[in-house]
Amino acid sequence: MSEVSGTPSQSIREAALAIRRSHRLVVLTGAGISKESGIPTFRDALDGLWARYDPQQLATPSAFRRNPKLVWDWYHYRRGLLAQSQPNPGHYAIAELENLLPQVVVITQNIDGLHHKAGSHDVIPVHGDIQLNKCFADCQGDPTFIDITRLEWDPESGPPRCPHCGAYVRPAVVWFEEMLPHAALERAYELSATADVMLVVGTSGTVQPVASLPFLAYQSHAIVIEVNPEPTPITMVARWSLSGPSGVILPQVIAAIKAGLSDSGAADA
Ligand code: BV8
Repeated sequence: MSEVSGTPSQSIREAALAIRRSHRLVVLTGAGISKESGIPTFRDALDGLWARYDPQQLATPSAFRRNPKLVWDWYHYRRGLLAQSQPNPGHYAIAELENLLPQVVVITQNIDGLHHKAGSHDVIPVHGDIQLNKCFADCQGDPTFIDITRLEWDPESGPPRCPHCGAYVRPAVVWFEEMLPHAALERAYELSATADVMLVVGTSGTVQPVASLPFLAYQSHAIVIEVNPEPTPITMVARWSLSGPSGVILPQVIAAIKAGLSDSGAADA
């Protein structure tokens, strides 16, 4: 049943109670949480110029080697979209959880930085940050970040060159067929294995190794709660699958947590 009726449903109230009682909450997010900020998800057909490309064919080192300008221009287009985007109520609801619970960590697959912008403090961007760039050769060590605002180049020619070694500069994101940053992934595994509640928001659960984290949490006896308009492979391990847009559902969860807190406060009084 869709939860967008406006009043928190029974499942939202039950899920909110489980979250309110958590001591180690992990929130795992995907592209769906940024959709209501105007950023298309990977599942969405890309629009206009990019409609004929499959993101999974563009977000790879081989695509960049084959056509650095095409891939660089795609990220330039996405950076432009992001420049017009703001966090939505879903991002702010997750940031609000930090004021209500003892421990909240956000593991995000998104590279848009919107969790930070919304006020979340402990965010693990396991697939990197679209606003950062690095040397394709990581010539000064992994990663060799490059500040492109200090470089001069002809954008029509594609990406700038690394000032140290002359290799192409690329977005500092994790492409398909690339390993995730070791420290970030290790911490994500550790948090998923020790969480008592995992809130999974806006992910199709198709990209590894992050897609395995809800199952790791479930096998470690965490309560898994999913927020997504559609069912996903994660639905089968979710105690509650709250169907609807996260920008509508998550504020209802926060309201139910706060109502519960004031009730229990009254009870304690
Ligand atoms: C790795 C950064 C080891 C870049 C991303 C064969 C060869 C090589 C590799 C593989 C292979 N087979 C499998 C693999 C592994 C591969 C993989 O998983 N492939 C899949 C596609 C089969 N993974 C990797 O390559 C990873 N590295 O495994 O290293 C290795 C090394 C060498 C060789 C083999 C293995 C690296 C993966 C990271 C790729 N980088 N992003 C960029 O963004 O440009 S992934 C990118 O796509 C996103 O970060 C995200 O992770 C993923 C998209 O997933 P979602 O976030 O879930 O978004 P999606 O669009 O799918 O779904 C949106 C959801 O939101 C939907 O469910 C929808 O219903 C919901 N929704 C919609 N509206 C709303 C909503 N929800 C809430 N509210 C709404 N309003």
